[in-house]
Amino acid sequence: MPRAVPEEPPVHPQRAAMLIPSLSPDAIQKALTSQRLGKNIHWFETVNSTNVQAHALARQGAPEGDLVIAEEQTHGKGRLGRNWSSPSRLNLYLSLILRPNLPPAHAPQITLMAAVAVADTVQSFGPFPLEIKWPNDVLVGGRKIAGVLTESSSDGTRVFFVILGIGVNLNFPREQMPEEIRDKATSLIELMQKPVDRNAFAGRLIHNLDQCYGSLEASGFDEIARRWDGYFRLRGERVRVVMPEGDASGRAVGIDVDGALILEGEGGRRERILAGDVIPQEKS
Ligand code: BT5
Repeated sequence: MPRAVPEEPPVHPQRAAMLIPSLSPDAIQKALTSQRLGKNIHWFETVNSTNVQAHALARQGAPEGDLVIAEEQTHGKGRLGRNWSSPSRLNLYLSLILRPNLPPAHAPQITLMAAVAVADTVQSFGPFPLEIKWPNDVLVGGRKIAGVLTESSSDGTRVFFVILGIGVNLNFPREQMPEEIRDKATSLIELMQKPVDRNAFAGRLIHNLDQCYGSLEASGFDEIARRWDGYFRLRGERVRVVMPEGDASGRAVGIDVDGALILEGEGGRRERILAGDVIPQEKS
């Protein structure tokens, strides 16, 4: 008679996080089935920000697909001058150089495309209640697990390059999160109660990015927008959008062809929001 294999007892996330192997370009490339993204990897033990490094490389002419990845960021960047908590050897901090053939006004589509690829990758690890909060947050159960920061260089007519920066909390135990994010962030180790192979995750993520980017290029934004919509939980809900130039309120209707959020205000008047932070309002 075959004996039942006893289930492994859950390891405490903080202890488990200490057993995590390093990131390795070789291991990532082994896990990588992608056609063009991540073929050339620039690995750093510590950087200020992978986006800053990738930007410098792009300015020097680095080709599309080059990947910058670091074990730690000393000045990980969020949007609008905010900070991305990036402790050493626990998570994923990476930036890709893209040279898309898009009009500058459509460059925000890259952010939404990346959010879909990140959400698909996290989802492939378990049936978590995933959600994308416009434009760039990937949440599980209302807590942020990943963020996307795209920075582009363009003139009036042409995008020269886009730096696509992605941070994903993988083996980030709650106890090690800075207090200001502890109640609003999560990580895969918290959700799964076991450490994640960061190289395998990176390989899968880059593969998914390659597919989504290819789809955006070949077939346009419709398909990505449809998949993005599958993760959008605020459709039809009342939201407030906080913007540097002032707040806007209304019902979230969906996204426009350039990635803008469409809000419907009083009397059905529609407004397009290009950047801001969305806060759901109490249901009446
Ligand atoms: C983002 O900004 O969500 C974009 C984050 C992009 C980070 C990647 S890491 C690789 C690449 N290189 C970089 O320098 N950046 C990119 P935003 O929507 O502004 O969110 C920032 C806010 O999220 C902060 O103000 C905190 O409240 C919260 N936060 C900071 N670190 C976090 C973390 N590790 N996990 C979850 N939330 C965090």
